[in-house]
Amino acid sequence: MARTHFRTCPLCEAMCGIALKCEEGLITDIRGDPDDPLSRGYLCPKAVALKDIHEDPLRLRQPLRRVGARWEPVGWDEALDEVAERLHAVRREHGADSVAYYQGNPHVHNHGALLMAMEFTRSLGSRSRFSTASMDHLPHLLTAYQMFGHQLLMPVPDLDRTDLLVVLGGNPAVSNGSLMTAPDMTRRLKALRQRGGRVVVIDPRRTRTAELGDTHHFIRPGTDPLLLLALIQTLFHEGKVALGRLADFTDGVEVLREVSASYNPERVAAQVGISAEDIRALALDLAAAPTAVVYGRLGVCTQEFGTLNCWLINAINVLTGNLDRLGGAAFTRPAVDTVAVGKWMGQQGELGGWSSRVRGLPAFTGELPVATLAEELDTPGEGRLRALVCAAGNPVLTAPNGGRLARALDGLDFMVAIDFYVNETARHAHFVLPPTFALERDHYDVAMHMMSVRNTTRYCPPMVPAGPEARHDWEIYLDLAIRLDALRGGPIGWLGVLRGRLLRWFTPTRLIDLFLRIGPYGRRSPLGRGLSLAALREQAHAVDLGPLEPCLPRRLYTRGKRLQLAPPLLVADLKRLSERFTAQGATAAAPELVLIGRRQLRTNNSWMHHVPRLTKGPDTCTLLMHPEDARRLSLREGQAVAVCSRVGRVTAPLEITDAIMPGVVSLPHGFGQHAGDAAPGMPAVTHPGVSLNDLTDDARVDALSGTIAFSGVPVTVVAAEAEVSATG
Ligand SMILES: Nc1nc2c(c(=O)[nH]1)N[C@H]1C(S)=C(S)[C@@H](COP(=O)(O)OP(=O)(O)OC[C@H]3O[C@@H](n4cnc5c(=O)[nH]c(N)nc54)[C@H](O)[C@@H]3O)O[C@H]1N2
Ligand SMILES: Nc1nc2c(c(=O)[nH]1)N[C@H]1C(S)=C(S)[C@@H](COP(=O)(O)OP(=O)(O)OC[C@H]3O[C@@H](n4cnc5c(=O)[nH]c(N)nc54)[C@H](O)[C@@H]3O)O[C@H]1N2
Ligand code: SF4
Ligand SMILES: [Mo]
Repeated sequence: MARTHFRTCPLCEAMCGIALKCEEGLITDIRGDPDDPLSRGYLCPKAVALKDIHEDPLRLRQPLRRVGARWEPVGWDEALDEVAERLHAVRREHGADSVAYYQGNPHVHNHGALLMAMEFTRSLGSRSRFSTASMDHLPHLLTAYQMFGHQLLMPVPDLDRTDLLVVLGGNPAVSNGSLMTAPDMTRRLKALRQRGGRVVVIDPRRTRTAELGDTHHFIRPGTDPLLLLALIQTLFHEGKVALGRLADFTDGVEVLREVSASYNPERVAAQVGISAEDIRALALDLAAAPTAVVYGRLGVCTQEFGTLNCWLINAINVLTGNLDRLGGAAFTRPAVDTVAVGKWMGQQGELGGWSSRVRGLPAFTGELPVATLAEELDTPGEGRLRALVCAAGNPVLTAPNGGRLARALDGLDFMVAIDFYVNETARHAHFVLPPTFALERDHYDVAMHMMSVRNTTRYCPPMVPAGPEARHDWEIYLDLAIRLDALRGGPIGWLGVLRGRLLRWFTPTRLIDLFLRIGPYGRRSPLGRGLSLAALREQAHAVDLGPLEPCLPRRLYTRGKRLQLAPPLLVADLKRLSERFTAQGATAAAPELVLIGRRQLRTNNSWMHHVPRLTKGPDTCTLLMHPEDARRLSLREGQAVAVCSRVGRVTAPLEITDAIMPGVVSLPHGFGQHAGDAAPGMPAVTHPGVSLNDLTDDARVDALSGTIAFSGVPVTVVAAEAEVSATG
């Protein structure tokens, strides 16, 4: 019998509502849910691939153990026992910090994993924790903590009501938006313009978002802080600073005036690559627009001055009175108030406390930067990492200097991957523990509701029951935690066992119920009663909780509820900026070509590349280059070129286009799969491409936060020996 299940697509931040039709255990249709208050029927091509992964016979359902080059299936209890024993043995011999934990991106859409990974890391007792945050949004977290007192209190563009959207380092038309949950970006951007608004995009590449917008400016990679300071200088110089109601609770305006004073547009124009008139005009437009918002995403975070960028972007929104305002940069009021829950669980947004062994990069919220992972694995000496638990991630393809990381993994005493595919990282593991896939578990988006352009809430029960032999990520975490605590023994160990058992009985789903009940709609909601899991279970579709509303200063977590416009930690980092960009220094030393990444509509980081409907058609893993550079280097369209950086070399077909800035080249992120491997749980990939992260350099970081500087890697490009055939 056919039945339609309404769910949230768990694949990216857009949280589209989807309708899945099931017949006799098979998905026969996937479409957008027209009754979803956020996505209103939209979905992207990736949603249909949910079927391919859900039904993929190669997706692992049983743990695997590697014996030499051979993989053998093993039972859950045996696997969990052995994994816990081997992790425990390493920590006994080399200390708890010698066991590293890496948490990949898909956990952000998996409430059970997110919540119970904390219990697992507690029982592991290691400070050597890593996640994708330090390759992604860490600068936004650090900035939010510094300015608003809580790292999760990040403002979101009020996209559907703004008059001017300025996008730096994001391509939401393709990525479907990040830290800005707003499905169907194309329609939303068109609607913005139809109601008389404008979209300005500042990006070294003329992206799809730029094409949909009104104005696009190329920018030299990594020079965004200069542009932002010049915008601020102009606002002050032209007397256009107007904080409005924010003035009552904002500190640091005069500091910002002082530190930006020397960055007039003329001074930075040549380095940034945008004319002084254009910079000045943009500042004046921001000041004049009835409402405006500057939005900065991945491209401005993963730079040498990523934290400065995030700070200065927030600062412009404050100086123009657009923070916490309808049509500006506003804050959500989610049903599970992750900000309050995080605070309640003792999460801190402090930088430092301890730092990495080899390079001394600071920990943030209890995590070390991923840029240090390879060196912590392969640098000999006291304190070297000896074991790794890699969950829902693929750092060999997604972390900087992936080649070095891959080599380092082979030197480990023990490694376990928690993944249902033996990806390029998991193939180095001794065990692979496969969790259920998204449709076999329930779903509540604890993270994305917090970053949405409109408040909504929804709970999805599992679409199909997980088999009796299947385990969810959260169960794997607790099963390991309980075992590790038992092996530790003593009162602390046994208390841990008890805690783990209690949580396993309680379940993450009941935690969500609890969070809903104590949340801002626990007593009253648009449903006419307080929110709880039972109330949400009755709703087939997401529940609309209304638009973003002003909430400052009440919501601030700073002392005295003051908004900190010029936090000393960030102001101090301006010295590093001025040293880096001395008047002539930058141009004199500028490399001829620098590399940036890009995302494509049919990719999702490094996984799903084996799904034919996403990868059919020509090879898209090409190196983009401007015609002027191609002419100068005597390179031709389609020719195989070798791209070399300090750390590696890859070969890719050349694609010549004026959509990229002269002096900049681009390779897509997430490629470089092992093609046609015989290992189980390793589907073949038609267009494996090459890994961008074989070129990115783990030595290049935002020294303040430790975030990797993916953007602007100096490279050389030469003709490779062989021509790429037409079939690629
Ligand atoms: N050069 C460059 N590098 C980048 C980026 C870039 O723009 N440029 N982007 C960075 C960013 S923003 C990110 S977020 C990272 C992503 O980096 P990672 O998180 O390391 O990589 P993913 O490709 O997302 O890996 C996902 C893995 O999780 C598995 N998986 C999927 N769902 C589940 C699940 O429910 N449970 C478990 N246990 N496993 C699951 C998949 O099978 C896959 O193997 O890459 C970063 N790396
Ligand atoms: N289709 C698809 N969607 C995805 C993903 C995916 O892999 N594929 N990944 C998801 C994940 S994990 C994330 S975090 C989000 C990221 O979502 P976005 O932040 O939208 O990420 P990107 O598309 O990588 O856009 C980054 C932009 O920054 C530009 N850029 C690079 N260097 C600079 C610079 O120095 N200055 C400026 N101003 N711009 C620069 C790049 O050209 C690029 O257009 O996307 C998510 N959505
Ligand atoms: S944009 Fe695509 S992948 Fe993202 S949630 Fe929507 S349907 Fe899923
Ligand atoms: Mo990401």
